[in-house]
Amino acid sequence: MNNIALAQTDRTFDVDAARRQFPILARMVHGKPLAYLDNGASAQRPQCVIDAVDDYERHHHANIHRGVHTLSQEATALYESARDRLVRFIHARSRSEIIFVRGTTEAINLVAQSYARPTLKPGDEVLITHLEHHANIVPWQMVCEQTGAKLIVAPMDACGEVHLDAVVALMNPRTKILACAHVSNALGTVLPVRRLIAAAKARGIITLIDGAQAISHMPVDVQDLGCDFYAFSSHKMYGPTGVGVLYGREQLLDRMPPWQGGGEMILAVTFAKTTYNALPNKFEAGTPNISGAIGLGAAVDFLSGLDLDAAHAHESALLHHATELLTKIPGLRIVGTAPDKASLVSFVVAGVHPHDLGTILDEDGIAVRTGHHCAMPVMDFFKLPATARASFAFYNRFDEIDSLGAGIERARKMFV
Ligand code: C6P
Repeated sequence: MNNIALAQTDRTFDVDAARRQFPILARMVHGKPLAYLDNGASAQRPQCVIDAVDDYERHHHANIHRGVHTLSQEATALYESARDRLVRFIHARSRSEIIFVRGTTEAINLVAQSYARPTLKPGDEVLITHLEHHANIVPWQMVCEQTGAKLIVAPMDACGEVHLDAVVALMNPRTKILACAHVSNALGTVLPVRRLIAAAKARGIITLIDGAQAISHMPVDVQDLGCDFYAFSSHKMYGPTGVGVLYGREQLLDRMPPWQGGGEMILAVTFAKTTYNALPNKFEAGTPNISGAIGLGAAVDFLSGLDLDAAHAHESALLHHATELLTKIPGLRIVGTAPDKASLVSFVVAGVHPHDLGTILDEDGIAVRTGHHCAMPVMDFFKLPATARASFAFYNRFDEIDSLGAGIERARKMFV
C-alpha cells in the first residue's frame, strides 16, 4: 500500500469489518478467493439487505395499497418506509418526489416519454455529452425522432474529461434539456454537474442527471445540486436488482402525464374518463417490485450507518493504488485519465484482447468487466472495440488490486 492510501484509510475505515457484512465476499472462485472488482456493473449485497428481503418474503408479503388485511398493510408500510428513507438519503423535499422504477434505464425513459415527448417541438435541442451510457443516449434519440427535436452531443477531451465551457458553448435558446452522467461508467470521469446544472438553470434548461455510477461513491443532495431529475439504480448501491429511483422536482412531476397506465396510478376509471392518482403513485402503475424497494430501503439504512466519508476516502485510495500499479505494467494503457475520477479504471493491454484478459483474470478469481460497457461512442472516440474495467467498492482491499496486477502480468506472459 502506498503512503497516500495509508494516510487516507488507516485511521478511519475498517475494510475487514465492512467485508464481513457481505457473505458473498467469502466465496471461492476456481479455487481462489473471490476478488470482486465489478462493482460498476452491480455491487454486492450486505447481510442486512438479504435479511430485509427474506423477512418480507417469509412474513409480510402481500400486494400493497390494495388490501385492508394485515399483510397488505404491513407490506405497504414497509414499501412506503423505504421511500421515506430515500427522501432523506438524497435530500428530496417530499415523498412525492421519489418514484420507484425498475432502474436508471426506466427512470430516463420515463422522463423522455412523459416530460420531453409532450414538451419538445421540431428544432428544439436535447444536449447530452460524449461519454454517456446508452441508457442516457437512446431514450433521447427515440424522443427526438418522435418530436423532430435534435440531439446535440457535447465533446470530451482525450483524457475523457467533459469541460463546463464546452457544454455551455452548446447551450442556446433551442436547448430544452441537458441530460448527463454524474460519473462515467466507462471512464470514471466525474462531471462538473453542479456547475452544469447552474448554467442550464440560468438559461431555463431542464436537467436530468444519470446518477447510476455516482450514488454509491459520493453524497448526493438533489436540492443542493439543483437538478430537475436524478436517476439511479438500487443494485449499484448494495440493494436488489429490478428497482431504482427517479427523483423529480414536484412541480415538474405534477405537470407531467403518467408514463404507463394501469392499476394504482388512478383515482377513478370509467370508460369515458380516468382521473389520475396523486404523486408518486401516478407514476407507479401496476404491482411494483415490493421486495426490491424494501431491500433498497435496507441498503439505504446500511449506507447511512457507514462512515461514508471514510468509505469514500478508502475508495479514492484504492483508485490511486490501482492507477499507480497498472501504470507500471508494460503495454498497459489506462483509458480515461480525467483529474476527477470515481473509483474505477478502464484499461487495455497491448497484445491481449480484453475478453481474453477477463477470462484469464476469472481463473484467478478476479471479476472485472470487459467490453464496450454500454458506451459504444466512448469506445469509438478512443478507437477501441472494448476495454477491461476494474471498478471498486469500499469493501475492496489493496491486495485484491495487487492480485489484479499479477493476473494481468500472467495474461501478458501468455499472449505477448
Ligand atoms: N451500467 C455498467 O457495467 P441500469 O441497467 O438501468 O441499472 O443502469 C443503466 C446505467 C445507466 N447509466 C450509467 C452511467 C450506468 O453505468 C448504467 C449501468 C452498468 O457500467 C451496466 S451496463
